Amino acid sequence: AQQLLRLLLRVSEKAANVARICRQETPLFELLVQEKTGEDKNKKFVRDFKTLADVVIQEMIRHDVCVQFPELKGFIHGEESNKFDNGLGESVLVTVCALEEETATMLATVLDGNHKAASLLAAAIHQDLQLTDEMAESLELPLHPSDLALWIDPIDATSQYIKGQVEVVAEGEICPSGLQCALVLIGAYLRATGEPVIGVINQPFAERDLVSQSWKGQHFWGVSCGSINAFSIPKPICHTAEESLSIVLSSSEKQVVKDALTPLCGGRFIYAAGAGYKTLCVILNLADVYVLSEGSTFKWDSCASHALLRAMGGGVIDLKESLLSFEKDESPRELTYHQARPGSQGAERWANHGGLIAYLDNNKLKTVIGALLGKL
Ligand code: 2IP
Ligand code: CA
Ligand code: CA
Repeated sequence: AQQLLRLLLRVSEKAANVARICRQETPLFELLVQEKTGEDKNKKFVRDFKTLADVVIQEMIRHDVCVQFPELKGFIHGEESNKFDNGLGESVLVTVCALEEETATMLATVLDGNHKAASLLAAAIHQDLQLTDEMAESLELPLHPSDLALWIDPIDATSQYIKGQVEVVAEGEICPSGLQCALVLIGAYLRATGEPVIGVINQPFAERDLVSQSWKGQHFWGVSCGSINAFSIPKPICHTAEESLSIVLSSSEKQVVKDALTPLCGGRFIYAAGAGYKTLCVILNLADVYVLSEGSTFKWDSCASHALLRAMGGGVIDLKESLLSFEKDESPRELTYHQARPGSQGAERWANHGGLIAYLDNNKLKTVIGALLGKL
């Protein structure tokens, strides 16, 4: 399975390349933006966006993983469906073909005959990219691909990706919005138990070169299975003396939740876009916890970062369930990834319905749950 980790790192980097290319060509980008309709719609947004970049990236990951690990076929899930409607009112199934030329031809039909854009994209999709990560390469993992399944969010924080604002913040500071919040998320979980075991997060727009105006990305990974816990992040320093918590929230978080958490942080909440990005802030120790009371995230939003947090000694818990178990003196309930919610349709089947808390430090998690008890 170390081969799988290396492959996931490689495809995440290819995905980041595709995301960057799609933004570089403005006319291409405008052409790509579509609105979501029907069951796949994320209820959170009045207008949600579906970009060709999303669909293409997900299909590329699916394709590349299946070529090397046929046993994962049928077990690679993601946010997007591969049906894409082009500007001519035609519906095209986006598939990554064996040959670059074939993929370019397929993409040209999606792109209203824009061959230049199609071959650019196809080249990025079929790029033979090498990525060296010594630690990931030397890791021995007691995992078999045939026991695993994947959740992919090809681009998280799509609205930030589409707006494309560039926020200037100092290194090590949280970016409340902008391109930096857009992430590629790939998580692997155990088919049998739904436990997240491998997480790869790629941030395509991490840093901008002021001279060339081009973007550089960065990636993070973590593995947690049995006694093996490994991750690519420098171990965070725990500030045990600090009495105030730093809490990152969605800008749409409910007032009751903020009122309940105010005593923990003096009301100094941090707001940032993107479910993945907020969790990354916890991973990077830029925030202690990410609290979300609504069921507005999905399995593909949390799986990758959940695996990373577990590897680091933290996790992501189901907020509603954990409040119930807290009352019964039981330990908080970690999210799982293998079971659809019965009675729900479309994307809602895979929603993290009870809300969530992402954390690194167990004591801080308990403090937060304690503060929310009886308040929701
Ligand atoms: C979204 C995205 C949003 C987030 C929402 C996710 O995923 O991460 O930013 O809302 O929960 O489902 P918020 O920023 O308020 O936390 P996507 O962009 O992939 O639809
Ligand atoms: Ca998402
Ligand atoms: Ca997405």
